Amino acid sequence: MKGSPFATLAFTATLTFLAAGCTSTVLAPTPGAEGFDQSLTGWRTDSTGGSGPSATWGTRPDAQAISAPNVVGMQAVNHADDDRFNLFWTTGSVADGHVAVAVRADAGVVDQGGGPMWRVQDANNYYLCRLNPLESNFRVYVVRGGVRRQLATAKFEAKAGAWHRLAATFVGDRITCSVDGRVLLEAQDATILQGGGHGLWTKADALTSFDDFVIKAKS
Ligand SMILES: [Ca+2]
Repeated sequence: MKGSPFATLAFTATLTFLAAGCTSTVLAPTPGAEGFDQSLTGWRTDSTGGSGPSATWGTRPDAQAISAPNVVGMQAVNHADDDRFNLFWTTGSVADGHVAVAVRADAGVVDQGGGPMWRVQDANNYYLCRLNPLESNFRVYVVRGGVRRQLATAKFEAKAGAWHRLAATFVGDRITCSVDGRVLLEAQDATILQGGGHGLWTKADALTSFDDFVIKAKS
C-alpha cells in the first residue's frame, strides 16, 4: 500500500474513534461480488471452540438485501456455547488482498454482529474483523489453534438492524480494517502469512445477515 501509515504502527495498535452519530451508509451492489443470490458451491459451515453441532447457515430472501433477492446468515444456532464461533467459509489462496462484506446485526442475546474472515487455513486458524452492537466496538483478531487474540480495537456505535460495510486490507504482516469506508483499525501481525480461504464469522447466538461479499487478491 503506497503512502500507508504502516511505518508508524506498533505491533499492536489500539485506535479509539467515536463513531457515534455516524449514519448508516446506503450500500449498493459491488460488481463481481458474491451476492448469495444463486446456489453456492464450496461454502461450508464450521465452528471454532465449544461443543455441540455447528450452526446452520443458509441464504434467504430479504427485502433489504444489498443485491436482490438474498442475504446469507445463520438460520439456527444449534448449540448453547457462549464461546463458540460460527463460521461459513470457502477455501481459497489469497495471501495479500482485500475482503469486504455488508453486515447487518439482526439479533442475539449473548452476542451480536460479526464480520469477514481471511487467510482461513481451517476452522481454527484465520483472521477476522467484526463489529458488535452490544459492545459498541469494532475489532480485528487472529485465531491460531482455536485461540482468539485481539490485535486492535476501536469504538464504533454500530446500528443493530442497519447495514454496515466491513472491509480489511492485508498485505504481509500489515492489516487495516474499515467500517463504511472509514479506516478504524491498523495492526501488524505475522501469525498467518500464507494464502487461505475466506468467509463469514459470528459468535455464540449472534444472528447476523451478510451480503455483497468481495475477495480480491492484491495485484
Ligand atoms: Ca444478495
